[in-house]
Amino acid sequence: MAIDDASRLPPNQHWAAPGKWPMVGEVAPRADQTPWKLTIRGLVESASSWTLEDLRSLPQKEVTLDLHCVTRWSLKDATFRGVDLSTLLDHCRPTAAAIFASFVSRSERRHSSSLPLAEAVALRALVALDFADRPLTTAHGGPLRLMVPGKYLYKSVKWVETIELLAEDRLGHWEATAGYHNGADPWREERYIAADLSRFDVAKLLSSRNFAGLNLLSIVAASLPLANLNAADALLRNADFQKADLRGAVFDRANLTNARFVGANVRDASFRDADVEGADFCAADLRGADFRGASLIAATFIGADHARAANMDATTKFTRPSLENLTPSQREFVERSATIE
Ligand SMILES: Nc1nc2c(c(=O)[nH]1)N[C@H]1C(S)=C(S)[C@@H](COP(=O)(O)O)O[C@H]1N2
Ligand SMILES: [Mo]
Repeated sequence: MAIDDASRLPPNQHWAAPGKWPMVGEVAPRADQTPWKLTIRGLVESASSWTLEDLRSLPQKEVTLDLHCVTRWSLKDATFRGVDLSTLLDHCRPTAAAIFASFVSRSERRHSSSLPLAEAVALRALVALDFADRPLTTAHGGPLRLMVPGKYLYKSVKWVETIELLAEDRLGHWEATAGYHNGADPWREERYIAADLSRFDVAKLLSSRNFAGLNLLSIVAASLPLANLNAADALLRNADFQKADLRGAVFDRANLTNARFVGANVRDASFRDADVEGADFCAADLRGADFRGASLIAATFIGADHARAANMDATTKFTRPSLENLTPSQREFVERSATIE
């Protein structure tokens, strides 16, 4: 069967030299003399641990895949052997509340990454012991690393020692601090949370919490810790702020058309004279938020059937003329809950 190499290469990647596997990130695990052990805990019926020998005595699965690093190199036909994550999960029996998995590394900074549990299973994530018929080298994550097909390689945590099952996502190291996209799909180029910026620019943005005046169209800041963010006059159309911590953030005069704030903590944030047309605030905490002068055409504060209502009270402020552009049910909810000046 002829394999068309070009069609195997996701957009804007190139093949690394054959046999050359570059190294990215941490190069060694934490100095720790205790024997290696993998633990699955959190929302499971039975938390379990495996030594390396335990893992080698379980059914071994061999997977050949292409690796895709977010820094644009790809490696063809890498062959790993190890234990299917789903085999280990079957043993622990995740509870119905377990929606996310956080993979934590035995490294100095307790490096981590996370995935929706169902996605990790559907992608057939592997707890890998061997690469190319040899034990994984330490630099590449030996004796034990996660290998997640179909994602940029930063989802494949080296020296994995704990897998914690969670109800809410816990962003990984690069996702929370360096602007790596939490989706990590190489075919959709989900590299960085702001597609037009380098990882260094995004990391700087996140640590400064200063978006003022910037054009960050479609930024993906879901779940990020952004309390007291300054986003005055920023262009944030289509931004994803779902579940983000935005307490005290300033969005005055910002363009937030179609932005999503679902489930976000927006307490005491300021949206004065902002454009929030089509923005979604369902299930957000809006106590103390200030929407005076904002443009609210088609904004949503409560879902159909009155589910997922935003939390607003007399400390949430609106001005009368903005309300005229809400749908009748949205308007009725806002008038009933908030202070209208
Ligand atoms: N513990 C740990 N795992 C990690 C990293 C890291 O810094 N620490 N870097 C990630 C990133 S960004 C990439 S691209 C791959 C690189 O794996 P490699 O060094 O084996 O090529 O590991 C991922 N897993
Ligand atoms: Mo990476």
